[in-house]
Amino acid sequence: MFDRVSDSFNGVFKKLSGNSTISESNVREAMDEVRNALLEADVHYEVAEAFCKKVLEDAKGQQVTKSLKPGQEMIGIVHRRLIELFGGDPNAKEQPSPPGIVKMSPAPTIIMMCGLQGSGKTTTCGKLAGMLKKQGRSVMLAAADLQRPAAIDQLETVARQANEELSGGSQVHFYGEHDKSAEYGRAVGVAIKVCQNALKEAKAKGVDVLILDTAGRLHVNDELMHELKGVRSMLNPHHIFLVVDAMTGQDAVNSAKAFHEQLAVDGVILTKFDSDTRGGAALSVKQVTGAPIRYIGVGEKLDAIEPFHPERMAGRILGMGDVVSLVEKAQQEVSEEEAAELEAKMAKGELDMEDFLKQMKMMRRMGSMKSLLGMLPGVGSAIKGMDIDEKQLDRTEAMILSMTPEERKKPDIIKHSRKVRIASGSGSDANQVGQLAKQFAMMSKVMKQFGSMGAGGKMAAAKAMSGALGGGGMPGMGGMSVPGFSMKKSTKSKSIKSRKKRK
Ligand SMILES: Nc1nc2c(ncn2[C@@H]2O[C@H](COP(=O)(O)OP(=O)(O)O)[C@@H](O)[C@H]2O)c(=O)[nH]1
Ligand SMILES: [Mg+2]
Repeated sequence: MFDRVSDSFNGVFKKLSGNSTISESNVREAMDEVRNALLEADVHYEVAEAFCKKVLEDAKGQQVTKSLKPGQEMIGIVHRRLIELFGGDPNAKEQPSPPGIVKMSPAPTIIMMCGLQGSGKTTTCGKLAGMLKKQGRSVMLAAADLQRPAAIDQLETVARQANEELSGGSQVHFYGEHDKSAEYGRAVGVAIKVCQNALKEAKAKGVDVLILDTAGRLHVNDELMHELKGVRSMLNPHHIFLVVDAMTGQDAVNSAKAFHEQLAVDGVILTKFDSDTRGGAALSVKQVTGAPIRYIGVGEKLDAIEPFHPERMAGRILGMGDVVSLVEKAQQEVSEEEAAELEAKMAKGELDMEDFLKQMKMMRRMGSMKSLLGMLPGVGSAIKGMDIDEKQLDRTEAMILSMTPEERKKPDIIKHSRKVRIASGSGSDANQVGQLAKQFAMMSKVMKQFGSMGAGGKMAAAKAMSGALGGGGMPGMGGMSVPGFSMKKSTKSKSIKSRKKRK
Protein backbone atom coordinates (compact mmCIF):
# COMPACT_ATOMS: atom_id res chain seq x y z
CA MET A 1 0.00 0.00 0.00
CA PHE A 2 1.09 3.52 -0.68
CA ASP A 3 4.13 2.20 -2.52
CA ARG A 4 4.31 4.89 -5.12
CA VAL A 5 3.53 7.69 -2.72
CA SER A 6 6.09 6.44 -0.22
CA ASP A 7 8.72 6.28 -2.92
CA SER A 8 8.00 9.77 -4.02
CA PHE A 9 8.21 11.20 -0.50
CA ASN A 10 11.47 9.38 0.10
CA GLY A 11 12.90 10.69 -3.13
CA VAL A 12 11.95 14.21 -2.18
CA PHE A 13 13.47 13.98 1.29
CA LYS A 14 16.68 12.59 -0.14
CA LYS A 15 16.94 15.33 -2.68
CA LEU A 16 16.28 17.99 -0.12
CA SER A 17 18.87 16.65 2.25
CA GLY A 18 21.42 17.37 -0.45
CA ASN A 19 20.74 21.08 0.02
CA SER A 20 21.98 23.01 2.99
CA THR A 21 18.77 24.97 3.39
CA ILE A 22 15.27 24.76 2.05
CA SER A 23 14.47 27.40 -0.47
CA GLU A 24 11.01 28.05 -1.71
CA SER A 25 11.87 26.91 -5.19
CA ASN A 26 13.33 23.67 -3.85
CA VAL A 27 10.22 22.86 -1.96
CA ARG A 28 7.94 23.97 -4.73
CA GLU A 29 9.69 21.64 -7.11
CA ALA A 30 9.58 18.85 -4.58
CA MET A 31 5.89 19.34 -4.00
CA ASP A 32 5.20 19.21 -7.72
CA GLU A 33 6.68 15.78 -7.63
CA VAL A 34 4.62 14.79 -4.61
CA ARG A 35 1.46 16.13 -6.21
CA ASN A 36 2.04 13.99 -9.26
CA ALA A 37 2.65 10.96 -7.14
CA LEU A 38 -0.54 11.60 -5.20
CA LEU A 39 -2.57 11.99 -8.37
CA GLU A 40 -1.06 8.84 -9.77
CA ALA A 41 -2.05 7.09 -6.59
CA ASP A 42 -5.59 8.14 -7.40
CA VAL A 43 -5.84 10.72 -4.66
CA HIS A 44 -8.66 13.18 -5.23
CA TYR A 45 -7.40 16.21 -7.15
CA GLU A 46 -8.46 18.81 -4.62
CA VAL A 47 -7.05 16.80 -1.76
CA ALA A 48 -3.66 16.50 -3.44
CA GLU A 49 -3.69 20.18 -4.28
CA ALA A 50 -4.62 21.33 -0.80
CA PHE A 51 -2.12 18.99 0.80
CA CYS A 52 0.81 20.23 -1.25
CA LYS A 53 -0.17 23.83 -0.71
CA LYS A 54 -0.23 23.38 3.06
CA VAL A 55 3.13 21.64 3.12
CA LEU A 56 4.61 24.42 1.05
CA GLU A 57 3.22 27.05 3.42
CA ASP A 58 4.56 25.21 6.44
CA ALA A 59 7.98 24.91 4.86
CA LYS A 60 8.05 28.60 4.12
CA GLY A 61 7.02 29.46 7.65
CA GLN A 62 9.72 27.21 9.04
CA GLN A 63 12.34 28.83 6.92
CA VAL A 64 11.88 32.13 8.70
CA THR A 65 12.14 30.78 12.20
CA LYS A 66 15.13 28.52 11.87
CA SER A 67 17.59 27.21 9.40
CA LEU A 68 16.36 23.84 8.35
CA LYS A 69 18.02 20.54 8.12
CA PRO A 70 16.03 20.15 5.00
CA GLY A 71 15.32 16.45 4.72
CA GLN A 72 14.40 15.94 8.36
CA GLU A 73 12.47 19.11 8.67
CA MET A 74 10.39 18.20 5.66
CA ILE A 75 9.65 14.76 7.03
CA GLY A 76 8.29 16.44 10.14
CA ILE A 77 6.12 18.80 8.16
CA VAL A 78 4.78 16.14 5.83
CA HIS A 79 4.14 13.79 8.72
CA ARG A 80 1.99 16.37 10.49
CA ARG A 81 0.05 17.16 7.37
CA LEU A 82 -0.52 13.49 6.64
CA ILE A 83 -1.89 12.99 10.14
CA GLU A 84 -4.25 15.86 9.51
CA LEU A 85 -5.19 14.42 6.13
CA PHE A 86 -6.27 11.21 7.84
CA GLY A 87 -8.36 13.14 10.32
CA GLY A 88 -5.94 13.06 13.26
CA ASP A 89 -4.69 15.92 15.37
CA PRO A 90 -1.06 16.61 14.52
CA ASN A 91 -0.65 18.73 17.64
CA ALA A 92 -1.87 16.15 20.10
CA LYS A 93 0.88 15.11 22.50
CA GLU A 94 -0.59 11.68 22.72
CA GLN A 95 -2.86 10.44 20.00
CA PRO A 96 -6.24 9.44 21.36
CA SER A 97 -7.16 5.82 20.88
CA PRO A 98 -10.06 5.31 18.52
CA PRO A 99 -13.38 5.45 20.33
CA GLY A 100 -14.76 2.11 21.50
CA ILE A 101 -17.90 0.90 19.84
CA VAL A 102 -19.74 -0.76 22.65
CA LYS A 103 -22.25 1.35 24.53
CA MET A 104 -23.44 -0.70 27.42
CA SER A 105 -26.83 0.70 28.13
CA PRO A 106 -29.26 0.01 26.80
CA ALA A 107 -27.87 -3.21 25.38
CA PRO A 108 -27.46 -4.20 22.68
CA THR A 109 -25.30 -1.69 20.92
CA ILE A 110 -26.60 -1.69 17.36
CA ILE A 111 -24.19 -1.38 14.46
CA MET A 112 -25.55 -0.97 10.97
CA MET A 113 -23.20 -1.85 8.16
CA CYS A 114 -23.73 -0.39 4.74
CA GLY A 115 -21.88 -0.22 1.47
CA LEU A 116 -21.94 -1.31 -2.14
CA GLN A 117 -22.16 -4.92 -3.17
CA GLY A 118 -18.82 -6.67 -2.93
CA SER A 119 -17.26 -4.00 -0.77
CA GLY A 120 -16.75 -6.48 2.04
CA LYS A 121 -19.70 -5.88 4.37
CA THR A 122 -20.40 -9.47 5.25
CA THR A 123 -16.73 -10.30 5.77
CA THR A 124 -16.30 -7.20 7.89
CA CYS A 125 -19.32 -8.14 10.02
CA GLY A 126 -17.42 -11.31 10.88
CA LYS A 127 -14.21 -9.38 11.56
CA LEU A 128 -15.92 -6.94 13.90
CA ALA A 129 -17.69 -9.81 15.61
CA GLY A 130 -14.36 -11.56 16.05
CA MET A 131 -12.74 -8.45 17.44
CA LEU A 132 -15.56 -7.90 19.91
CA LYS A 133 -15.57 -11.57 20.82
CA LYS A 134 -11.91 -11.31 21.76
CA GLN A 135 -12.85 -8.42 24.01
CA GLY A 136 -15.37 -10.68 25.70
CA ARG A 137 -18.46 -9.17 24.11
CA SER A 138 -21.24 -11.36 22.84
CA VAL A 139 -22.34 -10.46 19.36
CA MET A 140 -25.25 -11.24 17.08
CA LEU A 141 -24.93 -10.97 13.32
CA ALA A 142 -28.24 -10.34 11.58
CA ALA A 143 -28.75 -11.14 7.92
CA ALA A 144 -30.61 -8.14 6.54
CA ASP A 145 -29.30 -8.55 3.01
CA LEU A 146 -32.28 -9.96 1.21
CA GLN A 147 -31.05 -9.09 -2.25
CA ARG A 148 -29.26 -12.34 -2.83
CA PRO A 149 -30.43 -15.66 -1.42
CA ALA A 150 -26.85 -16.74 -0.77
CA ALA A 151 -26.17 -13.72 1.43
CA ILE A 152 -27.94 -15.21 4.44
CA ASP A 153 -25.92 -18.41 4.23
CA GLN A 154 -22.72 -16.45 3.79
CA LEU A 155 -23.28 -14.52 6.99
CA GLU A 156 -24.17 -17.69 8.84
CA THR A 157 -20.92 -19.23 7.68
CA VAL A 158 -19.01 -16.17 8.78
CA ALA A 159 -20.58 -16.35 12.24
CA ARG A 160 -19.65 -20.00 12.52
CA GLN A 161 -16.09 -19.30 11.40
CA ALA A 162 -15.76 -16.54 13.95
CA ASN A 163 -16.67 -19.04 16.65
CA GLU A 164 -14.44 -21.79 15.32
CA GLU A 165 -11.38 -19.90 14.20
CA LEU A 166 -11.07 -17.12 16.69
CA SER A 167 -10.49 -18.68 20.04
CA GLY A 168 -11.41 -17.16 23.36
CA GLY A 169 -14.04 -14.66 24.34
CA SER A 170 -17.76 -15.02 24.05
CA GLN A 171 -20.07 -16.35 21.42
CA VAL A 172 -21.06 -14.98 18.04
CA HIS A 173 -24.75 -15.60 17.36
CA PHE A 174 -26.44 -15.57 14.02
CA TYR A 175 -29.91 -14.38 13.14
CA GLY A 176 -31.44 -14.94 9.73
CA GLU A 177 -34.79 -15.80 8.22
CA HIS A 178 -34.30 -18.21 5.39
CA ASP A 179 -38.02 -18.48 4.73
CA LYS A 180 -38.07 -14.87 3.58
CA SER A 181 -36.53 -16.03 0.34
CA ALA A 182 -39.84 -15.75 -1.50
CA GLU A 183 -39.73 -12.04 -0.91
CA TYR A 184 -36.40 -11.16 -2.45
CA GLY A 185 -36.53 -8.22 -4.72
CA ARG A 186 -39.17 -6.29 -2.81
CA ALA A 187 -37.17 -6.46 0.30
CA VAL A 188 -37.30 -3.06 1.97
CA GLY A 189 -40.07 -3.75 4.44
CA VAL A 190 -38.86 -7.29 4.89
CA ALA A 191 -35.32 -6.19 5.70
CA ILE A 192 -36.63 -3.88 8.39
CA LYS A 193 -38.80 -6.64 9.81
CA VAL A 194 -35.83 -9.02 9.92
CA CYS A 195 -33.77 -6.41 11.76
CA GLN A 196 -36.55 -5.84 14.28
CA ASN A 197 -36.89 -9.56 14.87
CA ALA A 198 -33.13 -9.81 15.28
CA LEU A 199 -33.20 -7.04 17.86
CA LYS A 200 -35.90 -8.86 19.82
CA GLU A 201 -33.83 -12.01 19.73
CA ALA A 202 -30.67 -10.13 20.69
CA LYS A 203 -32.40 -8.64 23.71
CA ALA A 204 -33.80 -12.01 24.71
CA LYS A 205 -30.34 -13.55 24.48
CA GLY A 206 -28.79 -10.57 26.24
CA VAL A 207 -26.08 -10.01 23.62
CA ASP A 208 -23.89 -6.93 23.86
CA VAL A 209 -23.70 -5.98 20.21
CA LEU A 210 -26.06 -6.51 17.29
CA ILE A 211 -24.52 -6.07 13.85
CA LEU A 212 -26.85 -5.64 10.87
CA ASP A 213 -25.49 -6.88 7.57
CA THR A 214 -27.56 -4.88 5.11
CA ALA A 215 -27.86 -5.33 1.37
CA GLY A 216 -25.73 -3.43 -1.08
CA ARG A 217 -26.24 -2.62 -4.74
CA LEU A 218 -23.78 -2.25 -7.57
CA HIS A 219 -24.19 1.52 -7.46
CA VAL A 220 -25.62 4.04 -5.08
CA ASN A 221 -29.29 4.41 -6.00
CA ASP A 222 -32.58 5.55 -4.53
CA GLU A 223 -33.80 2.07 -3.82
CA LEU A 224 -30.72 1.30 -1.76
CA MET A 225 -30.88 4.55 0.18
CA HIS A 226 -34.58 4.09 0.81
CA GLU A 227 -33.92 0.68 2.27
CA LEU A 228 -31.03 1.84 4.43
CA LYS A 229 -32.90 4.87 5.70
CA GLY A 230 -35.80 2.62 6.57
CA VAL A 231 -33.59 0.36 8.64
CA ARG A 232 -31.93 3.34 10.26
CA SER A 233 -35.15 5.03 11.29
CA MET A 234 -36.75 1.88 12.67
CA LEU A 235 -33.72 0.49 14.44
CA ASN A 236 -31.90 3.63 15.53
CA PRO A 237 -28.40 2.17 15.30
CA HIS A 238 -25.68 3.52 17.60
CA HIS A 239 -23.17 3.36 14.78
CA ILE A 240 -23.47 3.31 11.03
CA PHE A 241 -20.30 2.01 9.42
CA LEU A 242 -19.73 2.42 5.74
CA VAL A 243 -17.72 -0.36 4.19
CA VAL A 244 -15.62 0.78 1.26
CA ASP A 245 -13.36 -1.17 -1.07
CA ALA A 246 -10.00 0.63 -1.06
CA MET A 247 -9.04 -0.91 -4.38
CA THR A 248 -11.70 1.05 -6.21
CA GLY A 249 -9.90 4.32 -5.53
CA GLN A 250 -11.79 7.42 -6.60
CA ASP A 251 -15.00 5.48 -7.16
CA ALA A 252 -14.83 4.38 -3.57
CA VAL A 253 -14.46 7.95 -2.42
CA ASN A 254 -17.34 9.19 -4.57
CA SER A 255 -19.71 6.52 -3.39
CA ALA A 256 -18.61 7.14 0.19
CA LYS A 257 -19.52 10.77 -0.27
CA ALA A 258 -22.97 9.84 -1.51
CA PHE A 259 -23.55 7.46 1.39
CA HIS A 260 -22.39 9.95 3.96
CA GLU A 261 -24.56 12.73 2.56
CA GLN A 262 -27.63 10.56 2.82
CA LEU A 263 -26.97 8.58 5.95
CA ALA A 264 -24.46 10.55 8.00
CA VAL A 265 -22.26 7.54 8.68
CA ASP A 266 -20.09 7.41 11.80
CA GLY A 267 -17.06 6.06 10.11
CA VAL A 268 -15.60 4.29 7.16
CA ILE A 269 -14.14 0.81 7.15
CA LEU A 270 -11.69 0.53 4.29
CA THR A 271 -11.38 -3.04 3.11
CA LYS A 272 -8.86 -4.79 0.86
CA PHE A 273 -6.17 -2.50 2.10
CA ASP A 274 -3.79 -5.42 1.68
CA SER A 275 -4.33 -5.44 -2.07
CA ASP A 276 -4.41 -1.69 -2.57
CA THR A 277 -1.01 -0.57 -3.79
CA ARG A 278 -1.96 3.01 -4.52
CA GLY A 279 -3.72 4.22 -1.41
CA GLY A 280 -5.77 6.90 -3.15
CA ALA A 281 -9.00 6.06 -1.34
CA ALA A 282 -7.30 5.98 2.03
CA LEU A 283 -5.66 9.32 1.41
CA SER A 284 -8.79 11.06 0.15
CA VAL A 285 -11.78 9.65 1.93
CA LYS A 286 -11.66 11.71 5.13
CA GLN A 287 -11.08 14.99 3.34
CA VAL A 288 -13.72 14.41 0.67
CA THR A 289 -16.47 12.90 2.79
CA GLY A 290 -15.73 14.23 6.25
CA ALA A 291 -16.21 10.75 7.69
CA PRO A 292 -13.18 9.31 9.48
CA ILE A 293 -11.67 5.94 8.69
CA ARG A 294 -12.28 3.71 11.68
CA TYR A 295 -10.90 0.34 10.64
CA ILE A 296 -8.97 -1.16 7.79
CA GLY A 297 -9.44 -4.64 6.40
CA VAL A 298 -6.12 -6.24 5.58
CA GLY A 299 -7.00 -9.69 4.27
CA GLU A 300 -9.77 -12.15 3.71
CA LYS A 301 -9.44 -13.94 7.03
CA LEU A 302 -11.58 -12.96 9.96
CA ASP A 303 -8.71 -11.64 12.05
CA ALA A 304 -7.51 -9.34 9.27
CA ILE A 305 -8.83 -6.09 10.66
CA GLU A 306 -6.99 -3.22 12.35
CA PRO A 307 -8.17 -0.06 14.02
CA PHE A 308 -7.10 2.92 11.98
CA HIS A 309 -4.70 5.40 13.57
CA PRO A 310 -3.95 8.52 11.54
CA GLU A 311 -0.49 9.09 13.01
CA ARG A 312 0.59 5.51 12.60
CA MET A 313 -0.58 5.37 9.02
CA ALA A 314 1.24 8.60 8.29
CA GLY A 315 4.34 7.02 9.80
CA ARG A 316 4.01 3.95 7.63
CA ILE A 317 3.78 6.03 4.49
CA LEU A 318 6.95 7.88 5.38
CA GLY A 319 8.81 4.68 6.13
CA MET A 320 8.95 5.51 9.82
CA GLY A 321 7.34 2.18 10.45
CA ASP A 322 4.52 1.39 12.75
CA VAL A 323 6.22 -0.03 15.74
CA VAL A 324 3.30 0.72 18.01
CA SER A 325 0.96 -1.47 15.99
CA LEU A 326 3.53 -4.21 15.88
CA VAL A 327 3.88 -4.07 19.62
CA GLU A 328 0.13 -4.23 20.07
CA LYS A 329 -0.11 -7.20 17.78
CA ALA A 330 2.57 -8.97 19.71
CA GLN A 331 0.85 -8.24 22.99
CA GLN A 332 -2.45 -9.46 21.65
CA GLU A 333 -1.15 -12.70 20.30
CA VAL A 334 1.62 -13.68 22.65
CA SER A 335 0.74 -14.04 26.29
CA GLU A 336 3.05 -12.67 28.94
CA GLU A 337 3.58 -16.19 30.29
CA GLU A 338 4.48 -17.66 26.94
CA ALA A 339 6.95 -14.89 26.38
CA ALA A 340 8.47 -15.13 29.84
CA GLU A 341 8.83 -18.87 29.63
CA LEU A 342 10.68 -18.69 26.35
CA GLU A 343 12.85 -15.91 27.56
CA ALA A 344 13.91 -17.88 30.61
CA LYS A 345 14.76 -20.90 28.51
CA MET A 346 16.71 -18.80 26.11
CA ALA A 347 18.69 -17.16 28.85
CA LYS A 348 19.74 -20.57 30.05
CA GLY A 349 20.51 -21.75 26.56
CA GLU A 350 17.91 -24.47 26.94
CA LEU A 351 15.90 -23.57 23.93
CA ASP A 352 15.11 -26.61 21.82
CA MET A 353 13.32 -27.16 18.55
CA GLU A 354 10.08 -27.73 20.36
CA ASP A 355 10.30 -24.18 21.70
CA PHE A 356 11.34 -22.94 18.34
CA LEU A 357 8.25 -24.48 16.83
CA LYS A 358 6.12 -22.79 19.47
CA GLN A 359 7.81 -19.51 18.79
CA MET A 360 7.21 -19.82 15.10
CA LYS A 361 3.53 -20.54 15.67
CA MET A 362 3.22 -17.48 17.91
CA MET A 363 4.77 -15.35 15.26
CA ARG A 364 2.50 -16.67 12.59
CA ARG A 365 -0.55 -15.89 14.67
CA MET A 366 0.49 -12.27 14.34
CA GLY A 367 0.18 -12.20 10.59
CA SER A 368 2.20 -12.69 7.48
CA MET A 369 5.93 -12.19 7.60
CA LYS A 370 5.74 -9.43 5.09
CA SER A 371 3.07 -7.45 6.87
CA LEU A 372 5.01 -7.70 10.12
CA LEU A 373 8.30 -6.67 8.62
CA GLY A 374 6.59 -3.83 6.81
CA MET A 375 5.78 -2.28 10.16
CA LEU A 376 9.42 -1.84 11.09
CA PRO A 377 11.07 1.51 10.51
CA GLY A 378 12.86 1.67 7.22
CA VAL A 379 11.98 -1.90 6.37
CA GLY A 380 8.73 -1.27 4.55
CA SER A 381 10.26 0.16 1.45
CA ALA A 382 13.22 -2.19 1.52
CA ILE A 383 11.09 -5.30 1.25
CA LYS A 384 8.47 -3.79 -0.97
CA GLY A 385 9.19 -5.68 -4.14
CA MET A 386 10.56 -8.64 -2.33
CA ASP A 387 8.82 -11.94 -2.36
CA ILE A 388 8.96 -13.21 1.14
CA ASP A 389 8.66 -16.92 1.11
CA GLU A 390 6.03 -17.79 3.65
CA LYS A 391 6.24 -21.33 2.37
CA GLN A 392 9.68 -21.63 3.84
CA LEU A 393 8.09 -21.33 7.24
CA ASP A 394 5.75 -24.18 6.32
CA ARG A 395 8.72 -26.29 5.30
CA THR A 396 10.60 -25.58 8.49
CA GLU A 397 7.53 -26.36 10.51
CA ALA A 398 7.02 -29.61 8.62
CA MET A 399 10.62 -30.65 9.23
CA ILE A 400 10.40 -30.05 12.95
CA LEU A 401 7.09 -31.86 13.11
CA SER A 402 8.72 -34.88 11.47
CA MET A 403 11.34 -35.08 14.20
CA THR A 404 11.02 -37.27 17.25
CA PRO A 405 10.78 -35.52 20.61
CA GLU A 406 14.36 -36.57 21.30
CA GLU A 407 15.60 -35.06 18.07
CA ARG A 408 13.79 -31.86 18.84
CA LYS A 409 15.51 -31.69 22.20
CA LYS A 410 18.97 -32.56 20.88
CA PRO A 411 19.29 -31.57 17.25
CA ASP A 412 22.94 -32.65 17.16
CA ILE A 413 21.89 -36.31 17.10
CA ILE A 414 20.34 -35.72 13.69
CA LYS A 415 22.82 -37.60 11.56
CA HIS A 416 22.46 -39.26 8.20
CA SER A 417 19.67 -41.82 8.53
CA ARG A 418 17.67 -39.50 10.72
CA LYS A 419 18.05 -36.73 8.17
CA VAL A 420 16.70 -38.95 5.44
CA ARG A 421 13.76 -40.04 7.55
CA ILE A 422 12.86 -36.50 8.53
CA ALA A 423 13.24 -35.34 4.96
CA SER A 424 10.89 -37.95 3.60
CA GLY A 425 8.41 -37.27 6.37
CA SER A 426 8.34 -33.57 5.61
CA GLY A 427 8.69 -33.50 1.86
CA SER A 428 12.11 -31.88 1.96
CA ASP A 429 15.57 -33.22 1.28
CA ALA A 430 18.23 -34.38 3.66
CA ASN A 431 20.42 -31.36 3.00
CA GLN A 432 17.69 -29.01 4.10
CA VAL A 433 17.21 -30.97 7.27
CA GLY A 434 20.93 -30.91 7.93
CA GLN A 435 21.03 -27.20 7.39
CA LEU A 436 18.18 -26.60 9.76
CA ALA A 437 19.85 -28.65 12.48
CA LYS A 438 23.14 -26.84 11.95
CA GLN A 439 21.60 -23.40 11.96
CA PHE A 440 19.68 -24.28 15.03
CA ALA A 441 22.78 -25.43 16.88
CA MET A 442 24.50 -22.18 15.98
CA MET A 443 21.57 -20.13 17.08
CA SER A 444 21.41 -21.92 20.41
CA LYS A 445 25.02 -20.95 21.04
CA VAL A 446 24.35 -17.33 20.23
CA MET A 447 21.26 -17.35 22.40
CA LYS A 448 23.26 -18.63 25.30
CA GLN A 449 25.72 -15.78 24.96
CA PHE A 450 22.98 -13.21 24.77
CA GLY A 451 21.19 -14.90 27.61
CA SER A 452 24.14 -14.55 29.92
CA MET A 453 24.10 -10.83 29.33
CA GLY A 454 20.81 -10.74 31.20
CA ALA A 455 17.63 -10.21 29.33
CA GLY A 456 15.20 -7.77 30.84
CA GLY A 457 12.48 -7.30 28.25
CA LYS A 458 9.18 -8.06 29.84
CA MET A 459 7.16 -6.84 26.97
CA ALA A 460 6.27 -9.12 24.16
CA ALA A 461 7.11 -6.08 22.11
CA ALA A 462 10.76 -6.35 22.85
CA LYS A 463 10.61 -9.84 21.54
CA ALA A 464 8.94 -8.89 18.35
CA MET A 465 11.38 -6.10 17.78
CA SER A 466 14.70 -7.41 18.88
CA GLY A 467 14.48 -10.55 16.84
CA ALA A 468 13.61 -8.67 13.73
CA LEU A 469 16.02 -5.80 14.12
CA GLY A 470 18.82 -7.61 15.80
CA GLY A 471 19.99 -9.28 12.61
CA GLY A 472 21.17 -12.85 12.88
CA GLY A 473 19.01 -15.07 10.73
CA MET A 474 16.89 -17.77 12.23
CA PRO A 475 16.99 -21.35 11.11
CA GLY A 476 14.91 -22.11 8.09
CA MET A 477 14.16 -18.53 7.36
CA GLY A 478 16.59 -17.95 4.53
CA GLY A 479 18.53 -15.46 6.59
CA MET A 480 15.43 -13.58 7.62
CA SER A 481 15.20 -12.91 11.29
CA VAL A 482 12.08 -13.74 13.18
CA PRO A 483 10.05 -11.20 15.06
CA GLY A 484 8.91 -12.79 18.26
CA PHE A 485 12.32 -14.10 19.01
CA SER A 486 13.79 -12.32 21.96
CA MET A 487 17.45 -11.60 22.23
CA LYS A 488 17.75 -8.65 24.46
CA LYS A 489 15.89 -5.48 24.91
CA SER A 490 18.74 -3.09 24.29
CA THR A 491 19.15 -4.40 20.78
CA LYS A 492 15.74 -3.07 20.10
CA SER A 493 16.05 0.46 21.34
CA LYS A 494 19.49 0.86 19.87
CA SER A 495 18.39 -0.22 16.46
CA ILE A 496 15.42 2.06 16.44
CA LYS A 497 17.47 4.98 17.55
CA SER A 498 20.14 4.49 15.00
CA ARG A 499 17.55 4.17 12.30
CA LYS A 500 15.90 7.34 13.38
CA LYS A 501 19.21 9.11 13.46
CA ARG A 502 19.97 8.16 9.95
CA LYS A 503 16.85 9.86 8.67
N1 LIG B 1 -8.03 -9.11 0.32
C1 LIG B 1 -9.13 -8.76 0.98
N2 LIG B 1 -10.32 -9.23 0.59
C2 LIG B 1 -11.41 -8.84 1.27
C3 LIG B 1 -11.34 -7.97 2.38
N3 LIG B 1 -12.60 -7.77 2.84
C4 LIG B 1 -13.41 -8.49 2.04
N4 LIG B 1 -12.71 -9.15 1.08
C5 LIG B 1 -13.23 -10.01 0.00
O1 LIG B 1 -14.13 -9.27 -0.79
C6 LIG B 1 -15.14 -10.11 -1.32
C7 LIG B 1 -16.51 -9.51 -1.05
O2 LIG B 1 -16.76 -9.53 0.33
P1 LIG B 1 -18.23 -9.61 0.98
O3 LIG B 1 -18.05 -9.52 2.44
O4 LIG B 1 -18.99 -10.75 0.44
O5 LIG B 1 -18.86 -8.24 0.42
P2 LIG B 1 -20.34 -7.68 0.57
O6 LIG B 1 -21.04 -7.93 -0.72
O7 LIG B 1 -20.17 -6.21 0.82
O8 LIG B 1 -20.98 -8.36 1.73
C8 LIG B 1 -14.93 -11.44 -0.68
O9 LIG B 1 -14.27 -12.28 -1.59
C9 LIG B 1 -14.05 -11.16 0.51
O10 LIG B 1 -13.24 -12.25 0.85
C10 LIG B 1 -10.04 -7.47 2.79
O11 LIG B 1 -9.86 -6.68 3.72
N5 LIG B 1 -8.98 -7.91 2.04
MG1 LIG C 1 -22.73 -9.36 1.85
